[in-house]
Amino acid sequence: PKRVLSGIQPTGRPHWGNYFGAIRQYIDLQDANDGFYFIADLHALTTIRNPDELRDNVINVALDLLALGLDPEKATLFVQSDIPEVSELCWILLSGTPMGLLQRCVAYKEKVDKGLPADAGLFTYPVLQAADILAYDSELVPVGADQVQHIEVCRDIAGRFNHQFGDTFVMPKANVLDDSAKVPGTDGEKMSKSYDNTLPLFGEVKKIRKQIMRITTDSRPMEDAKEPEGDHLYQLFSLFADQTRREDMAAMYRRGGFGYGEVKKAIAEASEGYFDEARQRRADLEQNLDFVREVLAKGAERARSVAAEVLSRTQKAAGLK
Ligand code: AQP
Repeated sequence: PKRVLSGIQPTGRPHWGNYFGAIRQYIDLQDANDGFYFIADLHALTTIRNPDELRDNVINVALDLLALGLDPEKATLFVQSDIPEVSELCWILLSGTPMGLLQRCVAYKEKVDKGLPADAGLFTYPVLQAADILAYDSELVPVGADQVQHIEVCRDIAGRFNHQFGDTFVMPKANVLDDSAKVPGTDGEKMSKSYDNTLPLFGEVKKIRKQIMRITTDSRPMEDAKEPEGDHLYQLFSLFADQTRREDMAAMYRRGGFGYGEVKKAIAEASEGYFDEARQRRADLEQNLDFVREVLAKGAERARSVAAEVLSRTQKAAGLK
């Protein structure tokens, strides 16, 4: 089995983009592989500066992942900061990372362009992410399209180290799904917690419905036909619909004579049913937080034993031991 690894930031509640771009892959890949999935609280520190909120978010994300089907019997679920070896590894990697490599990272540039506060943690985020990946000899990293550049940075950093100090790190590969690599948000841009355009997995049904009805659209006249490909409402509907329903919707687009309100209603209905079971499982898990904490503690123990070995290998290679 392959070592599969991915992380999610506890910067808020996971949204449709996180689920269809990444979390769904965690679950699909957990049967045949050795999945390591973590809650990236160290990364979240660049956004969340309130300790209670951060602690709350970590437990909430753990609940969400378990409710969505992540199985702790099959995969290892843990919290990033429980593995101090990763931070040590991060420093070693930082020392060999050219500034230019990080300056080219689009995620950082986009946040700065949008006027979001940037600190050194945000700038060096891809290096901590590289440490996360390399610390577990990860082979496959399931992510959304926005993270592909960061995986390339990780490969670059690992390649440089291997070149300089001899084979130390396993080269990871990104795994991106074709049909949901970039889920659009309520404004048609990439759905993103920091852009305030997200649709939550388990929010209050009425509220989500309202958010869906308010999704931005163009001013196409109702009688006009429209090409479904590339339309964000059609993309959102497609996440939840099987092939027949997708084709029916596409045919309606091409015929014309419909309003976007109809599509929005269809999205609301399809999405409500889709997360029903997980919603129920989440409610049950909320009554059993001790179980969740135990899962995270066991996961940390397992992850730490792997990271300790990789760190020691790295330290020896670099002359720190
Ligand atoms: N819109 C999206 N479509 C597909 N995949 C997405 N992911 C995020 N947004 C989309 C994937 O979800 C995983 C976890 O993301 P994260 O929370 O760790 O980081 P992120 O990419 O930073 O998520 P956000 O919501 O966009 O947060 P902010 O605004 O804080 O940056 C990753 O695999 C990601 O690709």
